[in-house]
Amino acid sequence: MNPDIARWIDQLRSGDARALARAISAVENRELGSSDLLKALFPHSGKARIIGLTGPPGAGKSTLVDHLARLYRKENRTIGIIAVDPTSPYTGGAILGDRIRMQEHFSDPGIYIRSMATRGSLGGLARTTADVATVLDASGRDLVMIETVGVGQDEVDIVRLADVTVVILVPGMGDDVQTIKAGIMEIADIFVINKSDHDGAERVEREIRALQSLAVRNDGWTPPIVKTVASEGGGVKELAAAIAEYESYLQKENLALKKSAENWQERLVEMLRDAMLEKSRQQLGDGDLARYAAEVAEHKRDPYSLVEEISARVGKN
Ligand SMILES: Nc1nc2c(ncn2[C@@H]2O[C@H](COP(=O)(O)OP(=O)(O)O)[C@@H](O)[C@H]2O)c(=O)[nH]1
Ligand SMILES: [Mg+2]
Repeated sequence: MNPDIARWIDQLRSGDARALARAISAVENRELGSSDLLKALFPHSGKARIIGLTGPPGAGKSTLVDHLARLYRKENRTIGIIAVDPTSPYTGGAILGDRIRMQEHFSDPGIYIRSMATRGSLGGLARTTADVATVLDASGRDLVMIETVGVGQDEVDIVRLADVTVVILVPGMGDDVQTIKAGIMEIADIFVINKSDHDGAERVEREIRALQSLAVRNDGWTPPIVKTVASEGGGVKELAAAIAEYESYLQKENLALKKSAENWQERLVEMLRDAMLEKSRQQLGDGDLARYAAEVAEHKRDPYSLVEEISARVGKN
């Protein structure tokens, strides 16, 4: 292994926050050498528990993560937090709020918080988030919490890497539960109804139960519904207990490895797709794609043979 990388890894594994930050940036920006870094880090990963938390903007995700982090710190567990929020770029909005709210943790080296840029992220967002989680995991953090906004395909892809996925809903979402049901029924291991101090928590609960009765999970787990008032820390202990219970269920049923293998199957396909696409791009010179596109548009060439030709050339290298 490259001695620089070996030293770098020693530093970040010994708890050096700057070495960790530098590694995360390198991975996030796909800097030269970052794939060597990831290769060397991977054997150290796989020990952290990865918890994904997703839900609509303003649902109280950051507040919950904050409380969970505090609770886990009391148990002396070290934590990495990744906040993925496409609605708030680095400079504004919720992320800045998150940073201020979570400021108190910054003096605690047991918590490392990273907000991720999402727009213009090189490679897929899910891929980058997964790689950043691997870095945190390999650095020796016991727990990695990933906060993502919304419940769309991006979130489904992101939470795929989590061992435990918590979907956070709030009262007064009206038909939204219906709208996002396809996504959430598939990914939620635990439901949280936050802002249970507001009217309508029971209604959301009934809606979730109704949807649950329609969907059968193949692992036999029935996702519990935990009511919280995150702003006051209410229900946080119960949420932590639900997370622990799901973890032991996975262990007991020997499902952890199976779940992980399923996730890796998806991720490998994605990584292969990226790699193949990158190779195809290298085959094409600057401007070639635009020229080909024009030719296809003018019906001078057919796109089927064109793609076959290009991919055949990729195979030869
Ligand atoms: N009334 C009430 N407000 C809450 C609760 N949880 C969070 N909030 C507030 O909701 C706002 C959004 O919370 P935040 O954690 O930033 O939501 P996020 O966008 O999902 O991360 C903040 O002003 C919180 O103080 C709750 O349980 N009840
Ligand atoms: Mg937030």
